[in-house]
Amino acid sequence: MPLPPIARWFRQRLVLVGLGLLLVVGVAALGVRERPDPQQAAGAMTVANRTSASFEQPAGGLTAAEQARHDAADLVFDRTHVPLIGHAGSGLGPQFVAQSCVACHVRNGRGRAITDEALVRVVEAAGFGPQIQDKAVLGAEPEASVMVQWRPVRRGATWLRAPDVAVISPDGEPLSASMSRSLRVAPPLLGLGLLEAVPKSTITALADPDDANGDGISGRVHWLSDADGQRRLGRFGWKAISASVRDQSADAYQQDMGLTTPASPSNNLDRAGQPADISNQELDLVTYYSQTLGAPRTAMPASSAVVRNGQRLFEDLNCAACHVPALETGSKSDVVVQAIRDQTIWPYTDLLLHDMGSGLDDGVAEQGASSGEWRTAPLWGLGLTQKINPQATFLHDGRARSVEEAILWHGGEAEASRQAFLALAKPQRQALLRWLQQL
Ligand code: HEC
Ligand code: HEC
Ligand SMILES: [Ca+2]
Ligand SMILES: [Ca+2]
Ligand SMILES: [Ca+2]
Repeated sequence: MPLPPIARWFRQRLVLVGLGLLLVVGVAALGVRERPDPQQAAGAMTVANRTSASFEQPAGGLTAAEQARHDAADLVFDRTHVPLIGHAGSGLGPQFVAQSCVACHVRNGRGRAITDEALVRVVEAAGFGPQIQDKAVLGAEPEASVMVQWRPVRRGATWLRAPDVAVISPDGEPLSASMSRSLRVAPPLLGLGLLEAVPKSTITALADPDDANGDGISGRVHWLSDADGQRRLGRFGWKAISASVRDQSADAYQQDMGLTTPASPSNNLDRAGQPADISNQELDLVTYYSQTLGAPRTAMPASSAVVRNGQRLFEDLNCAACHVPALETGSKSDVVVQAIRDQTIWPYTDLLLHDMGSGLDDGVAEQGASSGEWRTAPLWGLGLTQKINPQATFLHDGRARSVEEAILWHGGEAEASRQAFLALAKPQRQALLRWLQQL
């Protein structure tokens, strides 16, 4: 029996409506896959907690067993080291800067710009090695004492400040004024396992050492050369001088606490040929701890006006050319936890070195990085900085008392971005800062 015309009309429309619905659902599904949520800053490893304890939470996405190992590793990170009876220099020291990892990485956030939570790198010619150990165990002498004072610096209409670091040897001799020194605050420990898992090819593809695209920005990879002559990509530290979290941790034991590890079996502080202070097991564990820290979820959803305005300004000012918003981790299976694999993360860094101009050039070159070059600082968790440590400040030496001051110190390759920031009307400047504060 033929359908009445009205029913036929409906049936035809239904087919069209059905097809239309399918199309909408299909596009939405594709859209979801193509546009991961910036609020989930660390992908599966995102931490929902945004209190003053945020950075101390284990990453999201860990299995119960992984979480248990993380908790065990936490104790190693918090461990206060002491001198041991054995050979001279056994255990802590004889010279050191601090007694535990957490003493500088306060609540896993950054340290203050004071000698107990920061350290001083110097040029090799100064005779202190790469770094000054300003404390010593009983019966030994520190390399030197260090004092930080702040000098006002005028930049346009604003007064900023820069550190003057006095270094005085035990016999009272000040380090020659012509010898450069670089104050370094401890950076926050966020998403390090994820940053370690970003494929080398992603990072090399972001580099533009000769500024081929003519935008004034010429980030370059910090290639490190290993003892075995192998070339490794530097990722960690303010100048990307470490290729891995493990290398960075071994250096911290050696240079910051005077503790030898199998990866750094001797130094100018300890007697060589003695058993290492820190076992491979403990070094692995402390490394695991940093690798299994996530990054906080941003305060506001991607759909909010604050986020949409802020992101647009961040792009317009070309901040995103260095602070690359999103990166993808690789799919290699040899990672410490599976949650690290195949994630879209929002660290706002390219992990490359950039010439930041004379204002931030403190005269201390390190390995292949010149004194004016710095690794693009990741910005995830930025808005929680002073919630974690109320006296924490910004940039490698903590000279910037606010996020705005940090932007005003940008120069060199970032000079155009700074100018563009200054040219913004006040409400727009506030809009950008409001967005940065919710990261
Ligand atoms: C004396 C203070 C101090 C102590 C103690 C210390 N650190 Fe650090 N840490 C720093 C500073 C400063 C940096 C940046 C160094 C640089 O720029 O080269 C840093 C960098 C790091 C980084 C790289 C972070 C990044 O985002 O690139 C890791 C990981 C790290 N430390 C782990 C540790 C571990 C693990 C310990 C204990 C074994 C430790 N630190 C002890 C001050 C300290
Ligand atoms: C040429 C690359 C480049 C551009 C462009 C750039 N930055 Fe940066 N940014 C860096 C580097 C490198 C650092 C670390 C400098 C240091 O510590 O001395 C940094 C540090 C920061 C910090 C401090 C982070 C911290 O952990 O202390 C903030 C905030 C920041 N940038 C925001 C911005 C904003 C906003 C813009 C755009 C107006 C911008 N940056 C443009 C490279 C860049
Ligand atoms: Ca030294
Ligand atoms: Ca370029
Ligand atoms: Ca020792």
